[in-house]
Amino acid sequence: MSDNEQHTGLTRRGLFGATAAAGAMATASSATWLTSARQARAQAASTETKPGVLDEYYGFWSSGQTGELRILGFPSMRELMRVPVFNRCSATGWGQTNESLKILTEGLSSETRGFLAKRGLKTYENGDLHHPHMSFTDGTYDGRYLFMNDKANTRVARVRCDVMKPDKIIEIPNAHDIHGMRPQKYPRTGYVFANSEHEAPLVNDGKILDEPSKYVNIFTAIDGDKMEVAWQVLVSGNLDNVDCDYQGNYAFSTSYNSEMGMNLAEMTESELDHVVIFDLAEIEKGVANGDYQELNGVKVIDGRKGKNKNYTRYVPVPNNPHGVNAAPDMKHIMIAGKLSPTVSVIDVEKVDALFSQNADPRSCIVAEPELGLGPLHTAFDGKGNAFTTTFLDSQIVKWNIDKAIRAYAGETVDPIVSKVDVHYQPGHNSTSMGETKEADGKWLISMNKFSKDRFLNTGPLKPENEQVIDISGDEMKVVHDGPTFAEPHDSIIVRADIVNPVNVWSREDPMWEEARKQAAADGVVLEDGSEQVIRDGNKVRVYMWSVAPTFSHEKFTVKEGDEVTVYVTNLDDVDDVTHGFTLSNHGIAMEISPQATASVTFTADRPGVHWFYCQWFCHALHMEMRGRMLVEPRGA
Ligand code: K7E
Ligand code: CUA
Ligand code: CA
Repeated sequence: MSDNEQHTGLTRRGLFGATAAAGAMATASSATWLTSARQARAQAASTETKPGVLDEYYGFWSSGQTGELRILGFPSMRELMRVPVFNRCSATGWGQTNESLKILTEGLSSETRGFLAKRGLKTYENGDLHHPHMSFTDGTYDGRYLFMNDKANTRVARVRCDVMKPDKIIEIPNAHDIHGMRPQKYPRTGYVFANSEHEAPLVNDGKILDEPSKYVNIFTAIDGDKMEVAWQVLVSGNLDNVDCDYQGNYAFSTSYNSEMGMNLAEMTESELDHVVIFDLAEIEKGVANGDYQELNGVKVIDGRKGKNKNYTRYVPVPNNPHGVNAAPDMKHIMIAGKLSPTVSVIDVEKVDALFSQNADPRSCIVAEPELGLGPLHTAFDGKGNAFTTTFLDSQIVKWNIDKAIRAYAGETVDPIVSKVDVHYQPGHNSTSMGETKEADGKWLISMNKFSKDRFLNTGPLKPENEQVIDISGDEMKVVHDGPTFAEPHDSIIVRADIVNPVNVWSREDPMWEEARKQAAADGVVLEDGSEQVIRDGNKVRVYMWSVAPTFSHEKFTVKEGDEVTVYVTNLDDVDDVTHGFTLSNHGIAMEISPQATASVTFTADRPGVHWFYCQWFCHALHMEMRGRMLVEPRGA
């Protein structure tokens, strides 16, 4: 630790010539050396992380239309891993292995499965992953799971933080195109809230088509432990982003299309749209009392306007609002105005009266500072300040929450602390631990949609640009520029001690439960080094193991037309010795990490000799880690 700190401190001195820091270090006694080094680091606030030094934070990044989750080291911004979730991955076989297909298909409706089957698919092969968020316990991250939405195909996925692989992916019935998604913060997750963004008939079977007045939108609460829909609420208007309070009472969703328009002109017609506030206890009561209709196996409550129910309240806010962010003060919810230069601040303590006394919905708004053009998302430092991205101004605006409240109450005080230019057009921003009650006020990342002239030209398709900003002082300092591929909408920055992945799979893992069952039925034990080929009619099951640098089978023989399943169990139990199985000219490749089992099923319809090889570099003799599949021609 001290070594790292010293290195970092010295580098900083060298790089920035920070004389104050250098002076402090030169005069420091050995007892205060560490503290001084830390201060020097804070003052200079570089993201540079020396070779071999671990980052202080994990960054969990969305990837938009790429459909994967990315893991970064933060603040170095080193990309550590890509975790395929909604996408098909060439390297790991996600979307092709039986284990991943089980996860990708079991949460789809039978209607969707049938639709995909007609296209020769078992599951969707794309996704649009916007919002990765970690499970909470008591208002802060608990390191159990990451949840994320798929706007493209109306799904929500859960990734296990112990192995960093998805274990559940569910399609949300009755909804269309899940956008905003957040886990419940208190007492724990609990619910995962998911917003349906696009309007459609509630029963979307083609009987209602171009009749927008009959379209609806739907809010979903998922049980994050079971990954099943708990209940849904019909709403007026559409739903964009969502967040919830730190008390476990309410969820808040923005609606930019309160007009229920079908085109841009209609969607931007009103000066005011709204935030829908969901009263969780009232909704649970309504469900318990049977005040719902059941649709596709889900209990759907009617929370639309004018129903005289206590499930929802609609708070008018300007104008096509977008981001919803709960402050770590556990009291305020920020609603970014997008077309309005304002952020509307809701005081959660004033929300009760909306429900219990039918108070004027706007009475829960305690500030509405004007920040700049195109406010989209807000992050926090845990010291009473908020940081809002302004898309059109290309800035991050730092503002003081308390001053904004006082200004709204009539005091002459400017809530804006400072602004910094970013390059260009920021969407989300995130701060270190900023969406938890443990926000630490050190770093902010601005996720910019355009990079324009910041990097070497890559042709008409340009990267996005992410910038790391030191927020420890009043003035924000941009300290890092980094290009990135489509499209990290959102990210979370999580203290490294919270996340504790394993190095080697447990052989008891449920991931290959099906493989284990099949092996047992075939009288094979996956991990005892069996090398069996079981024929069962025209189905052939090849049980194989791998130990660097060999597969148990140097060859196996099948007949043309056989349905072949290859199971590979990686018996290596050393950190980082992952093997692969690529079957050439069959479009097949999968990853098998230490102590894992993976399997793939295909039809052997190419007579001849086909090599399989390990595609994950594992040993000096990795190239030699290969074997043959011999396919006898039909009738031979
Ligand atoms: Cu603003 Cu999908 Cu979170 Cu993108 S959303 S920016
Ligand atoms: Cu095993 Cu490369
Ligand atoms: Ca609107």
